[in-house]
Amino acid sequence: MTNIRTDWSRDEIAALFDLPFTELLFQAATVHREFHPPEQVQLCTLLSIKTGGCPEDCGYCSQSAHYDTGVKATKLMGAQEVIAAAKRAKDAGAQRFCMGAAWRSPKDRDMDKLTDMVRGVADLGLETCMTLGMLSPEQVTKLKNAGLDFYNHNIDTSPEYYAEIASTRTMEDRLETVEHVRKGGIKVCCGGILGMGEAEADRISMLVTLATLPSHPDSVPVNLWNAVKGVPVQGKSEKVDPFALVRLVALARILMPASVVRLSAGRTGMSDELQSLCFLAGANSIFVGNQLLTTENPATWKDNDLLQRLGMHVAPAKPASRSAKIAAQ
Ligand code: SAM
Ligand code: DTB
Ligand code: SF4
Repeated sequence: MTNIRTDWSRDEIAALFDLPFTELLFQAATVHREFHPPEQVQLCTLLSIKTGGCPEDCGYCSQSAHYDTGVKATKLMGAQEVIAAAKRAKDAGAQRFCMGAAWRSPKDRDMDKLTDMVRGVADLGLETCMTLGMLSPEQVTKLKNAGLDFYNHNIDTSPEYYAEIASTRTMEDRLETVEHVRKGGIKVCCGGILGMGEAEADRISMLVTLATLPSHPDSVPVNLWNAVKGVPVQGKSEKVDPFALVRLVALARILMPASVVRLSAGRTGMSDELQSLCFLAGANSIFVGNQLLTTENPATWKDNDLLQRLGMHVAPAKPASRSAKIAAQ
């Protein structure tokens, strides 16, 4: 049985990344089936519950108020509207619902609305995830008590490259929120983005950072930068070699065997064959629906067609929460 380790060395990780492609994939696929049913993929739907106008200057993001990207700022949606969208996502086949807000951090006055959303979405029997920016330990406790399963807060890139992509927040800030989430008992969803002009060493360093946290993130989103016009990353971004993406997914799988590895943004530019290699390498979740937060995702029919042709099964739904069962009686 493969051990779950958080003591990986940078050299060990770099050596894995450099294995011959077929060997790396074999190792990753072997670890994958030890920890997960290899034919299963979890389907997540994203909803932007508060779009644009964000005070942070993340150089990749369409929602930052620092750049002219054409994204219109909106107010926080009402809880009932969000729950109705989650119901539609569930009816369309999703097992997990992720709510994202373009904030540096939530305001305390928003917390009641946010906890109503969590309760309502959990009652539908969906796994819940939120991504709202930095959280204090008190805010973590409120979300945890409402039943939030996961909190997404990405490190985005390597510690060395971070200052090149954002100046209003630091890697230390990001890691602090991740720690609050972990200590508060919410599962951590933490990953990053490829294709922002980072070097191969940065990509490896990002995985070193994730795989040597006190415990692995329960969920690791691997995003390819979804091109946005008008942001600084536009001038830095380079196409990611498809095999480098597969290697990164395989590496994430070997380093963090029990975590869900999510093939997240950037799938519109990926061929069916590339996505299947990512599944073989250990990716076991995707976002479905025609839109992510503000950028495009593959059409639903395309994803259904791909999963059907590959004979992949969707992961079982999470059992409905206790309050939903009582309501149904
Ligand atoms: N404001 C919150 C925050 O930054 O944590 C939550 C929303 S933010 C959109 C969530 C994550 O989406 C970011 O940390 C980043 O990793 C990813 N992301 C944002 N824009 C992206 C893009 N254009 N392409 C790929 N990933 C992106
Ligand atoms: C993550 O790592 N990827 C998802 C989720 N977390 C929130 C979102 C990617 C956002 C892509 C950019 C957009 O659509 O605005
Ligand atoms: Fe704001 Fe999040 Fe976008 Fe950064 S990534 S600008 S914090 S919405």
